[in-house]
Amino acid sequence: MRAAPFTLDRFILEEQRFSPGSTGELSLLLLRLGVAAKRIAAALAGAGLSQSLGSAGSSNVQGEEQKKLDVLANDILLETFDYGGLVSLAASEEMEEPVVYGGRLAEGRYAVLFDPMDGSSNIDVNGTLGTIFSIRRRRDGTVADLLRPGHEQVAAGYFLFGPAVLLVYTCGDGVHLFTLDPAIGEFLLTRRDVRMPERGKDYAVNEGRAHSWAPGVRAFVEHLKQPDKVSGRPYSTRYSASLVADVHRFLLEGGIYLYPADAAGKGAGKLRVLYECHPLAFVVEHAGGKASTGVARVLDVAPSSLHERMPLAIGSRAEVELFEKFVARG
Ligand code: FDP
Repeated sequence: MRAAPFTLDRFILEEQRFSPGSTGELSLLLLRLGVAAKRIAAALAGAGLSQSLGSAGSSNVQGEEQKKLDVLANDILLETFDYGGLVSLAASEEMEEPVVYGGRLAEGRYAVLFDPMDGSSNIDVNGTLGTIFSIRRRRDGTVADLLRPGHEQVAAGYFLFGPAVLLVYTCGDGVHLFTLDPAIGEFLLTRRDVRMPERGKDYAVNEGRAHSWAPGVRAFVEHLKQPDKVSGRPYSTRYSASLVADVHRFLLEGGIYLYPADAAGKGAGKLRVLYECHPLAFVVEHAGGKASTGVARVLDVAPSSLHERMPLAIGSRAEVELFEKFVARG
């Protein structure tokens, strides 16, 4: 008899057997996310043909232009959690307020946060995109449930829409990578327990914004560019305009992604704590990497509002620690 393919549902069912007391609800939620990702992938693949590229003519709560596909992916994810009673709250970068399922403080055991379409500027040019998700336990069913440190996440991960559709997630016990097999419409396990290299040779940052960085950040990036055979410099730049794509590269090959604070301004950076930084930090830390604001561990930060931003340095431990040293020196 041939071995059955290692599908996402098989993996989740088998893992669940090792979690005493598990109700299976988190497993169902992860499977539902897989279905949502297949729908988003189908929408992306057909977008150029179905006139779904371009602007939706609206902006999100941060005043950023929304693309039609930002809105569509957000709707798909909201529909996904709208039944089954698994989720009580869903919050997203695209919505000012969270959706409360059930029309009241519902009883679903989980709250889900997501960035439905990360790297939106890549939509219209057929570039790589992602969907990032974070799953938290419901506490009292209010927004306060969400304004908590990242280390309290129950699970987090992302879908990467590139030449293949990938799922990378962790429930806190290893980071696992699945690839969508389009022939059978299933995510198949491709790497169990992914470990991030201790150091890399690439970095990703939007250097067009270097004028606004603090001196320590500028010095760090300059350092990476200075040749030094012993420490493997100069590093190469790898910036795709999609956080998920860059973090995924570094998860597999090592390196560092930076979106620093704007020194002239509020010191907040661009990326959202709850929809981007916390979930990716959870994945990266569980793979042996590190995520820092420059002065603090990302997963220890509790935001004071839903759409708060933070500076982010994420990737291999060696590079992130070196970045922190440069920031401390100023
Ligand atoms: P986008 O706004 O296009 O969704 O999530 C924010 C993000 O993309 C990241 O994916 C990406 O790395 C970064 O912002 C790109 O920002 P810049 O255009 O400022 O480089």
